[in-house]
Amino acid sequence: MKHESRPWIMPVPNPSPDWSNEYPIWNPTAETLPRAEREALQLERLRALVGRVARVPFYRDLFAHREIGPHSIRSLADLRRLPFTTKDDMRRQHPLGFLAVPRRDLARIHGSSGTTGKPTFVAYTAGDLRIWSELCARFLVAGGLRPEHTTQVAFGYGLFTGGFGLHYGIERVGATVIPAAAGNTRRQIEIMRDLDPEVLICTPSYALTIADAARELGMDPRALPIRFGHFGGEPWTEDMRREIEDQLDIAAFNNYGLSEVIGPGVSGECVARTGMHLQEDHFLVECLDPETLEPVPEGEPGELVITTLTREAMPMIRYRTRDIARLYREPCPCGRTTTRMSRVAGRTDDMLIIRGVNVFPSQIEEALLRVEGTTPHYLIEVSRPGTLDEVRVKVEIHPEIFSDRMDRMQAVCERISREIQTVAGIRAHVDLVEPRSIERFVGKARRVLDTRGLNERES
Ligand code: DLL
Repeated sequence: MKHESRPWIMPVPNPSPDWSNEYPIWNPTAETLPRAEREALQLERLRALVGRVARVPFYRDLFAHREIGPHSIRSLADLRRLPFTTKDDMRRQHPLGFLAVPRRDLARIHGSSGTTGKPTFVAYTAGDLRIWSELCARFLVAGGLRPEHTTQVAFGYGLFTGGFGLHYGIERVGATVIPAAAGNTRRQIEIMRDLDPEVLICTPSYALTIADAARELGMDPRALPIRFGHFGGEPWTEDMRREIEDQLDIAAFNNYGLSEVIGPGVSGECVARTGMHLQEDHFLVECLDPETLEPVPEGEPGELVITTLTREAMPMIRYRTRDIARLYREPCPCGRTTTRMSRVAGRTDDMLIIRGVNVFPSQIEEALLRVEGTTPHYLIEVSRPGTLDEVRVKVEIHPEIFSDRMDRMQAVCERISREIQTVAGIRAHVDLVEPRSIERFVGKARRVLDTRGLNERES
């Protein structure tokens, strides 16, 4: 049997959710496993993983140096003997240095944006893709998806993991997918009116854009056929959930994931909405103080650090997500026994998520410094005046460029906007400002003014 040589791949059992039950569980065996049994499974998979990643030069070297091997893992506590992996480590191994399988075994490659403007690639074997759809199926069903539903996916289909990840999860459940993809909002509404989907899948901010567009078309967004939605890919708040639910008259569920680990499917809310259930048979999740790298007490905020237990193509050991959240282990009324995570309350790095695109301030700096006459004194203002993020970059320019000639100034602005679009993949409004008009700092400069208020509240 093909999988015998790959003991970390437990065949995904045929799901037997009881659809007559009001709150079915997609994979009851995995999702309601008693904690001790789950930990035994995690330990077995962790040991296999440590053996497996020896095929990745990055881990092989680190392990050799620290004399680590499968024998070093006697209990789950031994996870702490393993090294961390960061996004920078991935960049240094660009494009596919983290592969743990031969290239011919890959079935798909996705990517996420990064500081250099180059995506970080993430690769999947056919086995990884099977597990990925299983994990998406789990949170979709936990948040109400049934085989008889029609689902409109308004995520980008492409290198971004949102579109394809959710698409195959929905198919796995046996529901109908409309791969509408992101953008062309009026068309989204026409599709809804023609095809009556009950479910919407996109970023939370795009859900509000759809509501706006419906109003612009003279329609009441509450009259759209959507009954509930699964939203993720960017930070949002409880206030925003209320807005989405009121404006569209739907129930809104949160789901979380990141490409380096798999994409969507790391965790998602059930109907009890007491946090997002982590898929712990596939991910070992730690919550650490980002300074000391020691575990924080349960329920306290910390950085999520994730080890992928079953990924074949690109396994990650203790990947530092930079996302700050809290973990809760007390039982959930839904019957699942998994640990839950809170909303993401912020990030430990300066990464901004603008309309779902990951952007680092350093990318904006790189872009504007490509244009002659600019200085490294700038301020990035991020706001959300309506439902979509807007970016305004104020840049000081050299006195000789700062002229009264509007056409010349306009040309510089346009050049900078184009560079920002090329390097960071976002549209920004550029204001040229007088020399020495931007505040100077002693110590760390504050270059970002984010008034979206996304990190101030938690569920
Ligand atoms: O955004 C994967 C995804 C797609 C998740 C669709 C859910 C739905 P990346 O582009 O690599 O992958 O971005 C990952 O986005 O580290 C978080 O900072 C942020 N993020 C993702 N989901 C949430 C969420 C996808 N529900 C980064 N709440 C992560 C807050 C989120 N932040």
